[in-house]
Amino acid sequence: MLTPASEQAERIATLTNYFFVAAAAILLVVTLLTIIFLVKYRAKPGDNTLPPKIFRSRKAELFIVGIPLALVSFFFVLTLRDMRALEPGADTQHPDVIITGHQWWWQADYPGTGVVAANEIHLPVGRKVLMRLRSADVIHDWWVPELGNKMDLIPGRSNHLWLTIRKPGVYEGACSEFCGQQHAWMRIRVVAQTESEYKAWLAAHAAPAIAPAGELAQRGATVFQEKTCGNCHRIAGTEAKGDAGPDLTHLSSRKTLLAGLMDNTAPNLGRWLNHPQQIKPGAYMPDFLLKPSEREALVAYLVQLK
Ligand code: HEC
Ligand SMILES: [Cu+2]
Repeated sequence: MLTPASEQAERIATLTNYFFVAAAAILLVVTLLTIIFLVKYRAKPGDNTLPPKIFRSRKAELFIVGIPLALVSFFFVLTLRDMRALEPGADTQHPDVIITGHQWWWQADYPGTGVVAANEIHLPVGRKVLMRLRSADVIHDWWVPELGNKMDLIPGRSNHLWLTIRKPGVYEGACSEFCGQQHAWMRIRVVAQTESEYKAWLAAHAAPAIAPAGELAQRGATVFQEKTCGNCHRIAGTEAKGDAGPDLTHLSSRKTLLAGLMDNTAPNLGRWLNHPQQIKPGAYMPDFLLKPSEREALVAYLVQLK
């Protein structure tokens, strides 16, 4: 949060720094005054008179009420100013990306391009990007600390977030609203790219899945159909059109599986297909009790989906 990488996160970090400075100054003044009073007004040997009582000191009251009031007002105005700057405003008709929270993964649709991605969200740097956030089930919360504020994903309504990312890189985040058993494995990877890299990524991902090459992969495509995987998963260019699970059209281009749970490798894919409930207990994918030969064919098919 304190190493901001977007215009919005910079505002939040600056405001946080102001708060730190003010809080540190108050701590210092109070500590100093306490020490000074302790030394100056301590009981002196032989002096048994009580100190005088002072009633209604206008000066002290003004001081005690005035300074905190001034500080609170100052931060109130600054906070309102930044909240306004972060607010997308009325013009939210044309989001660059629509994020849908699912138990327990993220779907990313890029309107007008036909691109659907999951868990690894590619965004361009250097310009204002509008994100629409919604939920397919329960309340989730988007938070990538280096990129700015949190935003809830609430069933039945759309929320919006502006992002102006400063420099290319990978920014990690996580779901920040407890959403069930695998809430901890609902990580976010934002891949921020230059405009030309981003355009190239969009173009590559708008293409349908490449046809399986080789006998094993072809068998895998058949198993995929037979086992009704396509009821929940989409593979563009095939019969598979489901959206209850992540889009698999370009699965192999992702670095991780299952919203950050493990690296995207062939052995890990095999482990997941073997017993999904042992890898991510509670995840909404049933155990298909696959035969080793079926699993092998499926993995051969899936790793080709670049
Ligand atoms: C009832 C719906 C459903 C069916 C049927 C289903 N899946 Fe899934 N699948 C899911 C869900 C939901 C996830 C995401 C789990 C998570 O991350 O919490 C998933 C995740 C995956 C992933 C990891 C994707 C990623 O990007 O992390 C792969 C690969 C996968 N499924 C393959 C298959 C195959 C192969 C079949 C058929 C044998 C299949 N699925 C059948 C719902 C389903
Ligand atoms: Cu969540």
